[in-house]
Amino acid sequence: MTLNVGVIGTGMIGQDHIRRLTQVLSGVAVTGVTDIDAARATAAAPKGATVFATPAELIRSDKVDAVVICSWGPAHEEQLLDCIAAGKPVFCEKPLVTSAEAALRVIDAEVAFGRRLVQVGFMRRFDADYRRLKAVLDGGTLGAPLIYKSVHRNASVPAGLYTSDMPLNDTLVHDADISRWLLDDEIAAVEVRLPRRSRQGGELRDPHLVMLHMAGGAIVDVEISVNIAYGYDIRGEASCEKGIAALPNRPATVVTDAHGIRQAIPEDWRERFIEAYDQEFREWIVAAGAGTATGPSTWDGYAATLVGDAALRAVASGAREPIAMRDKPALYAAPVRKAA
Ligand code: NAD
Ligand code: ISE
Repeated sequence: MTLNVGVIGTGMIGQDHIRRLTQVLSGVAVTGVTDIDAARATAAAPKGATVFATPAELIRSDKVDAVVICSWGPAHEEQLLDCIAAGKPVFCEKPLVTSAEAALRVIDAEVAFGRRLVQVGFMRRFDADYRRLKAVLDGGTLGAPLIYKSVHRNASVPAGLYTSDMPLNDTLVHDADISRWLLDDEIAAVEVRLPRRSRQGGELRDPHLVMLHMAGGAIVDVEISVNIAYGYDIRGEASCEKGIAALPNRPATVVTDAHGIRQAIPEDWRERFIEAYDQEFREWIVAAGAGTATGPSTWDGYAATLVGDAALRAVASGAREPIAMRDKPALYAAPVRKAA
């Protein structure tokens, strides 16, 4: 059976996901698209897909079984709540939402619905290198993880659109989520230090050094640099009681010429995580076809949003900012129930 998908937001990642849903993956068709920029939606629409005037019309349409949200973070809450009200499985790009209050409203709606519908786009959990790293840590041969170093470097970000809060409430969410997942622990407090500003990004506050204090005592140190110029560079290394486990340098062709010997660096997230996004959607299509969601949940989106909020508070206060989570609803602990 084919899963008919509607895509909201046809910008950079919306177009990339439409490409993988139409050209790479099977069992799925893109039957609807929408964007506040109607011309962009029309240009991105695959043959035969309907261009809807609004997200609400797309979500309610009989032509759409499940929804992929690729609009800007502040638009996610309303679109997620509409999907839940319509009982449709939804893949939502990160961040889930941009405030803890909004995350709680989405949690409440999904819990009231009674079945998981939302998967959040934390694609690192689907990356083969991260999965191997987690298997080593979970295997226990290295003892308890004590320190995790997470390096998150972007070559550049869109000037004007990407503002000084975004390294912490848009980019850091990936490091927060992967740390919770790898270390199987919640984040209890956040500290932020600001090194001298990079001139690459003009007035943008960049880079950031963030410390995530895990509830069990491990510490994660995160470098967020969003104008590092040379490429998209993602690294991770766990120091454990009896050894270290690290992500490999990505295998790449080695070029030898008159300038020396070198390996190419991915330009951006599209290239570095191409297989992870494919796998993320393979698993989403199976779950959405069964009327539900697996993978990173609304709860995981909420946890990452709290970290972004606390990190922004930590910039203002200069202090270690604690994080208080509400009690975890059973919906996010129990094995996923299939739709009746
Ligand atoms: P973009 O600006 O290129 O595209 C966003 C699109 O959404 C634009 O075309 C815009 O017109 C449209 N849009 C905004 N608000 C809308 C609304 N209310 N209704 C309909 N359309 C709306 O941005 P992008 O880089 O594609 O990012 C989109 C989302 O994906 C963001 O949440 C971003 O954080 C996330 N993202 C995730 C990854 C990842 O690695 N998982 C990578 C890039 C972007
Ligand atoms: C972007 O939205 C992403 O999610 C990328 O994975 C991240 O590296 C980048 O910093 C964000 O802007």
